[in-house]
Amino acid sequence: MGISTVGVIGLGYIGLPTAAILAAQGVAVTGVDVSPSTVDAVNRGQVPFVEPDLAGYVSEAVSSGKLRAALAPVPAEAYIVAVPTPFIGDHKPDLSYIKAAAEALAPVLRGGELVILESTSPPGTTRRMADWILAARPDLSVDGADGRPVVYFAHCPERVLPGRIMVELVTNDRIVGGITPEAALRASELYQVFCQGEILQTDAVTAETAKLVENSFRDVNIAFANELSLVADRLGIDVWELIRLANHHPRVNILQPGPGVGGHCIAVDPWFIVDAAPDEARLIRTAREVNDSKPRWVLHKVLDAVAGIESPVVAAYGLAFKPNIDDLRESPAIEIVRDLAATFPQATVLVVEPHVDTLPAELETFDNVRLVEAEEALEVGDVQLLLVDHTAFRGLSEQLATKRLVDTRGMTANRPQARVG
Ligand code: SAJ
Repeated sequence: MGISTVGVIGLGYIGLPTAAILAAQGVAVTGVDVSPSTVDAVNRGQVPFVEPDLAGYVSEAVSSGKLRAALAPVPAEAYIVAVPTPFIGDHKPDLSYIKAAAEALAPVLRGGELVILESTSPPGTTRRMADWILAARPDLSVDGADGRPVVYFAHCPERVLPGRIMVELVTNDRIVGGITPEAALRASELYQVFCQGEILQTDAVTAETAKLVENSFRDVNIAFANELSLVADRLGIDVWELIRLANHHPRVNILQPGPGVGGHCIAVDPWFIVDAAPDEARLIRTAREVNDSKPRWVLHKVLDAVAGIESPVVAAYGLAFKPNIDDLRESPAIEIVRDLAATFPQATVLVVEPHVDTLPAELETFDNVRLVEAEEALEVGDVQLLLVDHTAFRGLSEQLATKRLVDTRGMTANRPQARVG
């Protein structure tokens, strides 16, 4: 059949790359976003955030006329919904962005379209999205009941790694879960347009849960590494050496401890499983708690290191949630700097972050936090605090190792091959 027009709702970290890659394959794509500045930027061929290779794809797609952005959906053969699904309150999923997308989409549907939810979602969300649309459009159906035209609903979770999105969009395998088998089939045909990986068909709830399980798997494994860093500290041994040695076992593959788990995925998605099965998901909940408590442990390490210095200067390296990106969302590094500045007002925190030009809003309000170059931080810091192992910091390892140092990433240790990313 071949789909030639697609609407992508939500032009963020997933929607915009997906829109651009579809356009590169000759599909006419309308990208929809509620933010006028995002719509204007995309229509000028610009990208509102940093992701390797994305800028080239977007400017090419816009100048070829295959990609345009708009504030509201227009008729198309298929839609991909890629809006945020954060949690609110006591880790309850917030589906309001999906509901808003469904309500925006409902009036433009004619029947026969494919509607794919890509947003990471709690089990059952694709069905709820369909129900929201059908509530507004009772003349349509998911299966042709009573002769009403069908809209095909499916879930296809994104699994790309920030920093490698344009590569992984093409090479990763995809799971496609339909509300009906026909919906899964049609959705898999759309992904074949640009995806070279295997496309695996299932039902919508299994697809939704698979995505959550993948990120929980990583969270649980990082929690194990983070817990080991506390155990090793208690035992007075080097956790990096410990893990390097244990990983020589043919069936052991321990991840790396860090200052905590950041980003908008791994620190969020496991809660959706906990919310859906609170009595059963005990390990998953504990892993979240272990990882969420790591920044506080690091803070105490820094406070120990500055003990006895009246007005200490702490040089903090890195704010991003992981190496070599400018993404600061849910970053444990920011939490640590903020809590240090707040709990110890006599301390000065000099932040080195080559990937940003200004401090984020949550740090700007502190008089005792400044963004500086590495040279200044190295020279005047009483304590050096390594929070992110950006490649740009590798050259500092030797100098850092000679100073009073809290190295949360083991960059200065004789560390194993990093398995991050
Ligand atoms: N981290 C560690 N130690 C490690 C590995 C990671 O402390 O050994 C930390 C990182 O520093 C970071 C956090 O974990 O703060 C998450 O980083 P990440 O590289 O593990 O993952 P994300 O959040 O960038 O992307 C994940 C990926 N999921 C999996 O690897 C299972 C990606 O494939 C998903 O598409 C993405 O979540 C998403 O959008 O859900």
